[in-house]
Amino acid sequence: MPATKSPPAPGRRAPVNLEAFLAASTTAVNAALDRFLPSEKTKPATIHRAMRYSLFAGGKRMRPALLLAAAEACGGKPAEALPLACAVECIHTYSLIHDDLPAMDNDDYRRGKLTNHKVFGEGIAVLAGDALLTQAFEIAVQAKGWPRYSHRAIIHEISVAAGSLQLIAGQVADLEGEGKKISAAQLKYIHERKTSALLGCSARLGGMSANCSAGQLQALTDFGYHVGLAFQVIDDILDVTQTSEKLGKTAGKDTKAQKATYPAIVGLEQSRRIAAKLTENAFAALKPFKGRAGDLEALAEFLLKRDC
Ligand code: GRG
Repeated sequence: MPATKSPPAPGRRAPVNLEAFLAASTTAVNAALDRFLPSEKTKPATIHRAMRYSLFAGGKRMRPALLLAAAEACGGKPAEALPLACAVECIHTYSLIHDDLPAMDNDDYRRGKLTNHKVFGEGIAVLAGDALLTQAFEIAVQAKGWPRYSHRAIIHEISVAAGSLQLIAGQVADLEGEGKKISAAQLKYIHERKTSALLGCSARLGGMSANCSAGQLQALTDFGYHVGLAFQVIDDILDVTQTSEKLGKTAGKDTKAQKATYPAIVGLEQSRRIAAKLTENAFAALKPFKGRAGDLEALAEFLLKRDC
């Protein structure tokens, strides 16, 4: 006879099956993105093919997963969070298409495939990025809106994270820092904006889609901030420790472009310690959920241990 499972003690997290959670969230997000986006045949077909090419190139869908896990932690319904999960993935994909352009990082591979401009040309790649950014807002307004979080609040949240004070500020500082000696504080400034802003926004939007309390939103803000910073430290580590095949993008680019990274400034071992500490801070931020944020916690651990 199998032993009867007793419920987890208060404050302890219930066992989670993160693999199943990620598989389900990726399937749901991919199906919803397919519904939200114009078909490949919709005129002008080139732009819709280009948008779909990068969107369905096999990204890890970590921002949607964070958003859906945050919604779940706040007792929300996945179907209500789904448009926002698709919106953040559109913004993320736009940022990757533009980041890969010759005028930016000039990369040939992304998500294991040729980059957008390599397939469609630079002009269409710029437009595919623009169109995905715009598409994100069209999708977000299809969310239902919640008593504490109106469409206005949702659109404000997304536009601030994607705007010139956050995502774009990070990219500007990153571009301007190339080849220069920059401090750890400046590097943190870049990471907060380039990476943590959209990951943090994803966690917050998940809570908002569950009409979360102010306390829950604050906890998700702290959690997303630390997970976002850890994500970029790990990304920098992987850039120097993994192969291009494993990463699906050109490895070693940061060193070649003389970019400031944590491994370059503090070394690999210290970078690993920093990523682990940031992840611990993310776990601590989840305390108010009293064990009901199991998938979020498991996700943070998964992101720390990822190898691609
Ligand atoms: C607006 C021109 C313009 C650029 C946008 C920040 C940014 C600015 C582009 C950056 C691309 C980049 C390297 C961002 C840092 C975040 C990061 C590590 C992205 C990769 O995210 P993953 O690993 O990618 O989740 P997949 O492909 O799995 O979705």
